[in-house]
Formats: sequence, structure tokens, C-alpha cells
Amino acid sequence: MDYDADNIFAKILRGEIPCDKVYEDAHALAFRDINPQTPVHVLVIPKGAYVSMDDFSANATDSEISGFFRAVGHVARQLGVVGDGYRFLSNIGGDGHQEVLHFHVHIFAGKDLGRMIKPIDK
Ligand code: DGP
Repeated sequence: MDYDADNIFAKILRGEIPCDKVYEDAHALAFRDINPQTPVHVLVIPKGAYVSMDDFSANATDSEISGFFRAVGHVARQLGVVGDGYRFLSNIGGDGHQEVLHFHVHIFAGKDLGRMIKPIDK
């Protein structure tokens, strides 16, 4: 799938629309989700143009990958959620219900998050 430079996170990266910024460095930008699902719900996105985790893991440089995942860990520590715990998650494609086609991870925290996913029917 081709990267659409007009996706909403690309616009946030270019400063064309605002965000509630939590952290930024050379590799990543973190900001609060517009529709929080948990008391703490932050999105971390790479600065490069990657559609999804699949695209990022296949095509990003080692520097981009290490810089991005170090930033995710830094954001969690900055948010103060490591002690109680948190979840990070990335939706990919149709079954994953990815809405925004710029790779991002969600950081969910601030409450007991329960089971990871709804178990399949037996
Ligand atoms: P998903 O692609 O399904 O992993 O989730 C996309 C998330 O992005 C969803 O939780 C809502 C959030 N979101 C969508 N548009 C905006 C926006 O303009 N600003 C912010 N801060 N979050 C957004």
C-alpha cells in the first residue's frame, strides 16, 4: 500500500493541524489520542513516511527503528506509567482496524487494562 502524504498524522507532523504533544525527538513524535480509550492514551509515531508496522519493519533504517522504539520507552517513562504498567499496541490493516495509515503505536495506561483481547469463541 502506498503512503498517503495527506493522512492526518502526516499533517500533524508538518504542523498543519495541532496536537497535544507529549514528546518529540529526531525519530518520533508523541501526542495524546483525540479519543482516549483509557485515562492515559498516547500515540507515538515515527517521523518517516511509513504506512504501518509492516512497512516500518521492512523498510525503515536500523537508526529509525531503534530511535523510534527507544522513544516509545522514553515516553512511557516520562508519562510515569511504568510502575503500574501499561500496554502498547499497533493496529495493522483491516483485521487490525487500523484507521490512520501512518505507523503508530498506542500507549494505554492509567487503569487495569484487563485481558489483552477478547478471546475467540470456542
Ligand atoms: P488506529 O489507526 O485504529 O490504530 O487508531 C487511530 C487513532 O488515532 C484513534 O485512536 C484516534 C486517533 N486520532 C485520529 N485522528 C486524530 C487526530 O486528529 N488527532 C489525534 N490526537 N488523534 C487522532
